[in-house]
Amino acid sequence: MVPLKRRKVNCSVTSDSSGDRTSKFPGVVIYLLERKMGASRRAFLTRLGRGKGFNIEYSLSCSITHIVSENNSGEEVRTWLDLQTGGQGGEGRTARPVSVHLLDIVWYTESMHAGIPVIILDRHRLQEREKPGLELAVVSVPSYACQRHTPLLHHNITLTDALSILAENAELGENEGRGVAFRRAAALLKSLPQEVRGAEQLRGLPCLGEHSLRVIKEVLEDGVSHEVETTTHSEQFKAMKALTGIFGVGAKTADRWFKEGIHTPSDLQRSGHTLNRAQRAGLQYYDELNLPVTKSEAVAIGQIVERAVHAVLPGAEITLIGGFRRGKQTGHDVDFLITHPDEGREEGLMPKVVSWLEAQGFLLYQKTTGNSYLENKEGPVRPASNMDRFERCFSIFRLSTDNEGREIQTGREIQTGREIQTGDGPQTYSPTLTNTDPHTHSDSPHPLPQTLVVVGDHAQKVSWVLGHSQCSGPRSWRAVRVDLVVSPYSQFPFALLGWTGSKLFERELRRWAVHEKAMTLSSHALYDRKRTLYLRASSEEEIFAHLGLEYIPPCDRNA
Ligand code: 8GT
Ligand code: MN
Repeated sequence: MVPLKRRKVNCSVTSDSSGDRTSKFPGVVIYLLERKMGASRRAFLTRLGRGKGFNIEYSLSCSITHIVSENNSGEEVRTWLDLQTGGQGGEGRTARPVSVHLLDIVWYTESMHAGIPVIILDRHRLQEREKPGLELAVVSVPSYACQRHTPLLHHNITLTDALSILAENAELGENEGRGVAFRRAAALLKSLPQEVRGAEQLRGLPCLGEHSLRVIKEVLEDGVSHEVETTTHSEQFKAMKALTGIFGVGAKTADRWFKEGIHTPSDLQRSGHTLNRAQRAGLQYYDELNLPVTKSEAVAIGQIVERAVHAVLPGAEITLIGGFRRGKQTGHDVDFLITHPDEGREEGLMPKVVSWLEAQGFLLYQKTTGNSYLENKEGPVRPASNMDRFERCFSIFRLSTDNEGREIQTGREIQTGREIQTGDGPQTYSPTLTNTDPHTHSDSPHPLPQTLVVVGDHAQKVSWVLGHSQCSGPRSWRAVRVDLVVSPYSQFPFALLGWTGSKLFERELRRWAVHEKAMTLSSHALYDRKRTLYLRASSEEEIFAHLGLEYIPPCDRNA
């Protein structure tokens, strides 16, 4: 509905000569614009509508809800309306509707055909003439996502949701190219400063392939895309999503199982398949690992990680990376980057951290890989890839969610503790840890970690979810996926940039580096192929500068 300037109007002077005030459809009061339609056609359409029980007024008044016109643009009708009512500050002759739909005759004829006022779709609304300058703004949208600001909240969620489902389906079908094409189209829409209401607004925009455009047009016109609907209802898509939702299961394995008739985690459990250690853990904690991890849970885990790291390497720095650094309030896991200002001190850190965490009962599962990165003087040997060679630990944490008695106090302490840095730059955090367990001494160097809890709705959610799984009754902890990465200090800015995401933003950065700058970017280094040298950096800002890009802060990397 178009909000129009509110004026003092006398709504009593609204009935028209027909005196027809009865309507089968209360709340719908139509005015047919005679301009360009002609008096006789207007009279005919009025009779037709009234015959079907519609309320059609002959005079403009504040009770009008729908203005229908033929062969007029939105701009023309607005100008006409202003002239009638003095809406732009002048003194009009007629009472003006407070808010009204400006519709094309198509809406009216479809409503006549249906016998009811049909739902208003974008194609029913009067089109605005393109204002000078609009196209200019449109063509100036840069084509690489790393050249644009992409905030978390944007204006085209319906369109990007549709494209994301098709991207996900392509990825599950191991069609990477197709997946990337849909992701690029979605990322472009996320970066636009306004809602797209008609396909003509997309003219000149980059990243929109034929297929994506077709889907966008369909959603704009019909509210849904047939292909998206079919995909979301398809048995294969549902099964592939459910199976790849098991930690340790990729698209290939899921597809093999699907072809054997396994569609759900329960089917898998019954199948008697031999699973590896990761998959067994994935199946065991399936429900919980598919619950979003909240920011406060991420902060609580950050405190545990910090205690573990400082216990074995004082002075080490821990940074929350991944989606939480981009400002997301929930994630599928929590990612941390660990480094130490004295290069070399971080070597072999991960096994020690893991031992500490295991000894304290924090780990339900872990797999650690060593650092295998070696800087080659002739430049990186492999093309830039998302996989890096840092010391890493993929794990499942056991996080307390108990919210009874003492834990309420603990939860408050966690919430008032220093927040993990999620803003710009390579900042680290060092929350003040408080010994909150009444069973341990406050001067203990490593107070028992089981007291670190999160107070929130997860305690309830977890017990609800567990009601559907093998566990009996609610319990006071949940499983959370956590990734730990250790980087040497000199590589830290590259690791930070590489692990902050989003995945598409990272991919676009590497594509930009190769195609536009003849450079190779990884989470370890930036190599200039023309000058045959590594470009050093002590901050993310410097890496953007080396790449000839405007600095994009983490909160705008949500491509
Ligand atoms: P989430 O909220 O669903 O967890 O979203 P996210 O935090 O953005 O995604 P993620 O899957 O947890 O990955 C975090 C970031 O790490 C992403 O930008 C991704 O590209 C990056 N990443 C991996 N694996 C690897 C890897 O092996 N090397 C590097 N450099 N980055 C990686 O996921
Ligand atoms: Mn993550």
